Amino acid sequence: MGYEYILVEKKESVGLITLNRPKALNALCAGLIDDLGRALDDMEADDDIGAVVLTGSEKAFAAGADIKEMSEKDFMDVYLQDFITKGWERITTCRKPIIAAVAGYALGGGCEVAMMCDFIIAGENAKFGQPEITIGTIPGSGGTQRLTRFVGKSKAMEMCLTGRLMDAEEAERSGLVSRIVPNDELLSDALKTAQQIAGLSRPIVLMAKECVNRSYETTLSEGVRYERRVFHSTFATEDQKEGMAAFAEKRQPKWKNR
Ligand code: CO8
Repeated sequence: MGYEYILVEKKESVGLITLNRPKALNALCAGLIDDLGRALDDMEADDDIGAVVLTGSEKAFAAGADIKEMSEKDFMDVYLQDFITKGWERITTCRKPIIAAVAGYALGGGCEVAMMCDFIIAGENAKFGQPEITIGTIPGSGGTQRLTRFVGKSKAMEMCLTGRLMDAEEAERSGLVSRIVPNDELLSDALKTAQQIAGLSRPIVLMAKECVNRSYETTLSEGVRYERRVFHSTFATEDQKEGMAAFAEKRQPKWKNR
């Protein structure tokens, strides 16, 4: 089955998903979320893909959930459908690393989707925000939780209570994005970074991702214990042997992904 609202490509060992609903600034309608989930399923199952880049257009990564689609829903509609969280959470269950390459607006659900990815690289015109309060609702897919963990209570509270947007400079200063690049280099930079990750040992990359994510779910001592167990388990892999042997022999490792 094809896709209506996204473009899907394979660039070497990287899966590239481009949100493609330009007339609505990539507003996240149900069909788009469905497309995104299916693309991630396919990329997860594709052994040739080691990392994913999710991007939008230069004007908008995504301007939020589709307000026109949502506006007529009542409580029972959204409650019984578990609107819209069920589909979006597919991003958070993807085991392969996902980089969000964000230019332009990442608002509401768009900001939430970017924050569900493993890290965000921002174009210099990127703008982040949770403006739901200005249309009579609140973030519904982790915005109040993830934004607070990224930027701290004071900034998150101000943004959620007033709808104030954060530009790329402030987002980098606050830890929301890993770095800023010129807009015309955003995609190539994100693809290069993803390719670098895809060129490493697949199981070790998955383990590292699992451990960093664990830090959001548990206490420091439990997290450190978890990390140690996973660290020990890297010694059961062929790639740990290969990586360390290659270092000692001053050559590039040949990963077996085992
Ligand atoms: N939903 C639907 N359509 C949108 C959306 C949106 N979120 N954003 C933009 N559009 C449409 C506009 O209606 C317009 O369409 P048309 O040409 O048919 O009138 C087109 O995109 C272009 O938009 P603008 O003309 O407004 O473009 P501007 O450059 O003037 O403004 C803005 C850009 C500032 C981004 C502006 O479009 C805007 O404010 N958009 C809405 C931002 C917003 O409030 N986002 C939050 C949405 S709510 C949300 O995400 C809740 C998440 C909860 C998750 C629930 C899960 C359980």
